[in-house]
Amino acid sequence: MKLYGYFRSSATYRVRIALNLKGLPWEAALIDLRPPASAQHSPEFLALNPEGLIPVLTEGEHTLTQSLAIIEYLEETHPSPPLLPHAPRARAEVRALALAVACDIHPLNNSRVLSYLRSPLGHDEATINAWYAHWIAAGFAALEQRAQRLSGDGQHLYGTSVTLADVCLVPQMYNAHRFRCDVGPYPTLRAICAHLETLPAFARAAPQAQPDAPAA
Ligand SMILES: N[C@@H](CCC(=O)N[C@@H](CS)C(=O)NCC(=O)O)C(=O)O
Repeated sequence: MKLYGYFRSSATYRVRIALNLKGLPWEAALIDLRPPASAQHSPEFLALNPEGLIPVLTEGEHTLTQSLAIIEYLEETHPSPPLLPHAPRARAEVRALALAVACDIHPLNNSRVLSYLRSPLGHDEATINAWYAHWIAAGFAALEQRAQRLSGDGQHLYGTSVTLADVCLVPQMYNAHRFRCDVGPYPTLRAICAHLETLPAFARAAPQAQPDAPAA
């Protein structure tokens, strides 16, 4: 399997974690999102994904897009270890946590949204940072409350084992740190991420561990 991604892309980071948790071998195809490369807009990449978004996972001639669809595909084809609980209600709760990140926080702060705020809308960096921090705070405040209720051990967002919810939370926390958002009000989320980041599957998926990351 080949994963088209970029070290700092949090949607790609989710898929890297899932591939590692499942113990699946994969190779990286590097898509530099930064101008002037902007490889997501190249004709070759748009032929793979007309949305111009990473991640893309290819397997032979098959192409998959959308990180959560890719992860659910991996879950269905490689069920062990499971990233979703068995019971339908629990599965829905885990999916709701994952979607709170992937649908309600991340899209508002994606790089193309920030670029559009910058130009043509003409907002300055202070306004863009305020926008970013606002959506992190709104999303994380709700997730913190849910974590206090749903985490079974203070080390996982749901229950006592790694789920799809954790796979989405850790990259979003990385983004929050990257944009210097105040994560002080979310002690449960911070403790969960601190634990998960020690796990080899998460550590190997971290942006700084990727071949396209700049040397520290
Ligand atoms: N819903 C998509 C989001 C994908 C996405 O937004 N990817 C970002 C990187 S994290 C991207 O490719 N951005 C390119 C751009 O902003 O031009 C998913 O979960 O895969």
